[in-house]
Amino acid sequence: NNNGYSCWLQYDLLGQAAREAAVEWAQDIVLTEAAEQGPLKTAVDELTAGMAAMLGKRPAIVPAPVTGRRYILLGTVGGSAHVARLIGGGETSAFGEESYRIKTVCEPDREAIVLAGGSGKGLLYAVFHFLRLIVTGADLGSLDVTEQPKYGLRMINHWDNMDGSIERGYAGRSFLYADGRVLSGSPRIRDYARLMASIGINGIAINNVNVHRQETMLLTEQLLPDVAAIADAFREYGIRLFLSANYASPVELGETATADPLDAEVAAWWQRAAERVYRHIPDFGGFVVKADSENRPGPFTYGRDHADGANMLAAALKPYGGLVLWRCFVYNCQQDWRDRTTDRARAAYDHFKPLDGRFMDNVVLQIKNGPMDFQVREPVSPLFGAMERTNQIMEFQITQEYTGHQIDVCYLVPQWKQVLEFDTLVKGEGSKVKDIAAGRVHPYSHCGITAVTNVGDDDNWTGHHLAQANLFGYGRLIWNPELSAEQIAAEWVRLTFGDNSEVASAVTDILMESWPAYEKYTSPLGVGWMVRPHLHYGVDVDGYEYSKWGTYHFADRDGVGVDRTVATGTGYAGQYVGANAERYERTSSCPDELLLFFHHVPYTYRLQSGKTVIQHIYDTHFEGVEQVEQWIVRWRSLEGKLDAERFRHIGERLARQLDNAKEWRDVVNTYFYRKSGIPDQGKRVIFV
Ligand code: GCW
Repeated sequence: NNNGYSCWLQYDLLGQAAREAAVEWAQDIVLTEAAEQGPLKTAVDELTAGMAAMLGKRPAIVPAPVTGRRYILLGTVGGSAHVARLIGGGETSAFGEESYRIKTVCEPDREAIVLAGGSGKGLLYAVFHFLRLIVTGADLGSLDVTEQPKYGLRMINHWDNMDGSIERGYAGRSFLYADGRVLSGSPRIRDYARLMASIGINGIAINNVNVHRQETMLLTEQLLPDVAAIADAFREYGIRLFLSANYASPVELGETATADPLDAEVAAWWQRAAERVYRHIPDFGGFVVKADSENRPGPFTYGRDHADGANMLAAALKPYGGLVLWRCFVYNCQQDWRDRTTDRARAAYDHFKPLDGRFMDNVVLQIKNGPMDFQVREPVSPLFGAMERTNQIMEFQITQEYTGHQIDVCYLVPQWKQVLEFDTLVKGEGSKVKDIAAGRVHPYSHCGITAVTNVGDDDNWTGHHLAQANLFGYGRLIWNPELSAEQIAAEWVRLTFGDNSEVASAVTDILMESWPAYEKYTSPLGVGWMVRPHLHYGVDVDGYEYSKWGTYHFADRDGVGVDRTVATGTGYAGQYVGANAERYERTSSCPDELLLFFHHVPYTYRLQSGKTVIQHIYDTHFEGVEQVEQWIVRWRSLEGKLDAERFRHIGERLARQLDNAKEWRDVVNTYFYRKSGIPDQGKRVIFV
């Protein structure tokens, strides 16, 4: 059974009715242009293979329609006059490369479904969309879909290392590397490119942002042929390859004495490196760079700033059209917990905002969605949109580092949606993150969304089967952020589990309830952390409380939370604009879910919900566990209604999630009871 491996591309899931409907149209595929290579060829192959899997019969590819028979017409608006004619010439002029149209044309003698792409790549996206429509039972007699992606850069970041390990990976080992080698010949890489293209991904950075010695070698003549082989597989699916680069590469490789960005020899070294990379990979996307962050080298070492550092690399890539995705995850990770003035949350804004206007136009600042680090709840990074003259890309985390390690279910699309819908007010009302990332608030020349992926060599790619929903959902959401989290979940469930409505509604409900549940049984009210140090799974309330990482909750006998106000705290709230800054500044207007991120309050402080903070902590921790218990009951009722393998696998993970949730509940409740001495009004069991 390979339903785990095929993910949402299980074309054999088709029900009888959908099969009969599709058969009507799919006997002939009319193709009027040459499709010998690249995404155009892939589109033709994917459509034929998909139809063959669905219908048990390979459709014929013919150069012209057979009179009196329905057909599927496939092509690009520029390459096929037939396509342009059937979908209406005038409409095609505005077609971007990645756009497409799917339309049923029902006229006597030419009943056809037209799949029209702005290019081969657009057509490939059209094919995946069309196949999805068939599986989800759309009426093929009246299709009319026009799509264009909202974001130019729709990226994935791998944190894979060449020894085969994956930093923060929870789905096995890397399928890109093993034992110091690049697995360039592996068929899995092609299957992966296919999965990613099917959800619209167009750029993938293939190595960890922590670039160590071995991975620095990816830029050398020795390993570039292997990297190029991966780029070749990606290219067929319309995906550009990016590499994470070690800022100190020339030093690491022993070729220069310094990595000072203003040193001519250093700049020349990078120019040669760029020339080399583009010789092997003509459509290379560019570098992702983690500099001066968590002990990685960067321009600070040489007394230079981040504009100096990024621009030096950007200059090397510019002649070839390459980008520098420069990460803003720069903060002091050697903090002293005794020092109450330093606030990690402030760091990205403080470092980068003053540099606005100094970056070259092929530099894109890569900013994590929150100011800390992918917690279950954080405010939106105030740096996003704060730089008018500097390109920005948003970074999400699909891999569940702080949200359950793909042992616990945690469907993250609702979280990402909240981030994208946040109105920054940087240019007045209507300056939402989703539009900033699209370059529609400030006229960025390069922008979009990226995310750290959750895949590995596990048979089902993501460890937990249900974690596939995060990968799928990420791609769908950044193609079109107007889709709802529930729509995306329901679509994924249908594509993945078929059309049994009881299974579908159970899985969709569990997904939709999962982020709120995880938030309930872990750290409360936006304060974050309380996780086991380094591992980041499981509870340890004070694990980071006296550490150098700058991640505190400051709980004492009277209260809890971090004062980040301008009036009495670190001033972080003042990094927001206008009404947002005011809303966060005051406890009375600060949203409950972020209260402890912005304020230190007594346990008896009354939330907008009407509950006291301490009672909220108790209640949510009991509720979170109860939620998982309910899922387990519901899951058991599905026995026999889905394949045994997934039934068992998900059941087992839910049991582990319950253990984790109980541990969190009991430790957190006991901790705060001991601190506050205030009993639970519900008189439930708290271990004292
Ligand atoms: O989330 C933290 C992780 C590190 C990671 C770092 C980063 C790749 O704990 O493992 O390093 O962020 O984003 O650079």
